Amino acid sequence: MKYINSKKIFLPILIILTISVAACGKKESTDAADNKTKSETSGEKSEMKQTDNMSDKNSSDHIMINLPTMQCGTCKKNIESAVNKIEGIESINVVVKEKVAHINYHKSKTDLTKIESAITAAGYDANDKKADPEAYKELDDCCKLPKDQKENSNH
Ligand SMILES: [Cu+2]
Repeated sequence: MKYINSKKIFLPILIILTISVAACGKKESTDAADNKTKSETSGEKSEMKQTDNMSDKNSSDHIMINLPTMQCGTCKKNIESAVNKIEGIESINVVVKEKVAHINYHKSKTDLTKIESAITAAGYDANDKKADPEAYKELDDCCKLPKDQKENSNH
């Protein structure tokens, strides 16, 4: 009986020890694997970069859109926020002075027509596409064409 009892106590201890040793060993091997993965990743990074650039060339494009009817900084904000809502836009910069938008976008996710539509829906002409008249009406007075601005406007 005494032997069995001591074995009953010893067994769980042995199991715990085994588990903790195993866990420790596992951790070490995981760390080693991590390091291996890390070094592999950094080793692949330079190769990956080239691939990325190549895929960027294939899927990403830069376009300029003429914005003949835009007037001011508010127009810039309106157009930039409208275009940024489209999925697949990487960046947009509207140059107020030049009345032009510089846009980087993912070819696979969006296209020129969608971008132009977002701009016309915001109330502005985009290239040769005309602004949505209702949206144009809603624009701040300073964002309308000079001929449409109220005469008593102080802008
Ligand atoms: Cu404006």
